[in-house]
Amino acid sequence: MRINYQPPSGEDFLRFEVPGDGLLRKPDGSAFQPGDSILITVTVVDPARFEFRFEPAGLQFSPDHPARLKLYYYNANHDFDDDGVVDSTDTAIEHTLDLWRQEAAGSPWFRIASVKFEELDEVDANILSFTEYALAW
Ligand SMILES: [Ca+2]
Repeated sequence: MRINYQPPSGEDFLRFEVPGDGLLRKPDGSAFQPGDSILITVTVVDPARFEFRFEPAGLQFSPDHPARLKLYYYNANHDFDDDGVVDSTDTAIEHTLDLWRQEAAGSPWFRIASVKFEELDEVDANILSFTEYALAW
């Protein structure tokens, strides 16, 4: 699935990809059988903060063939520290941007392994289960 920036850009904002053999367990813990399907919902909790809720909570993906989340922040304000100028401090912050996950609302956020392509303003990560994810430093 894909979520795009509003026009005039219309470029990719978020992409979520599930390989054909990527579904592992349903939220009730039971295994997927051939031919099973499930409705996945992505809610943009806060587009300015790149915060997203993936449902159904508890859905698990195969560690061997995980789902893949790609976030594109090229249309985000690159004045990350909000001091009015884009300078080396913002570049340093960009180096520390990562994907974070939160198990449930109000729980602590944890940084997860991700790959960043700064020249593309893109952060990619393997997703093994559903919860909330955000791009932050
Ligand atoms: Ca700045």
